[in-house]
Amino acid sequence: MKRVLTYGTYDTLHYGHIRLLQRARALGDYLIVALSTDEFNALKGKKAFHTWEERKAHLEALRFVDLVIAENTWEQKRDDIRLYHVDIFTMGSDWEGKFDELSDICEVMYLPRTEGISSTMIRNTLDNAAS
Ligand code: C2G
Repeated sequence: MKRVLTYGTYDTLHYGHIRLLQRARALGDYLIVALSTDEFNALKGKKAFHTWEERKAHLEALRFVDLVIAENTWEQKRDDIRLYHVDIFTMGSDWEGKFDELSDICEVMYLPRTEGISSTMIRNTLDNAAS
């Protein structure tokens, strides 16, 4: 049983997120997503449109997501990897290299980001349509 772990805000879930999660799951047999809380998003300088509970429900509706946990801090990754016996840590390529220090306790892999879609783009489009 190969266990995969990834992190993110996953606001306004879109096909870029879904493709990332599908490929992450395909790296192993079990996918854990650590979902950024609203408080942690504030640390990242982000304000999600959907609440943490809504974003969690969206992810849990995906067949290839097995568990959703909370991401509260930048520093929790090492503990999460140990606690959940993670074999592979993966992120989209916009994070390329940023988490290589975790490679002493698990495989670290970066997956190509899907171009042409983002939560920001969706939010801006919705805002413009509403104005
Ligand atoms: N992603 C992607 N293609 C997109 C948009 C996002 O592959 N068009 C990927 C990102 O690379 C990331 C994941 O989807 O791996 C989630 O993206 P965000 O919700 O924007 O997450 P982020 O703010 O990057 O949070 O501790 C790590 C952070 O919590 C990562």
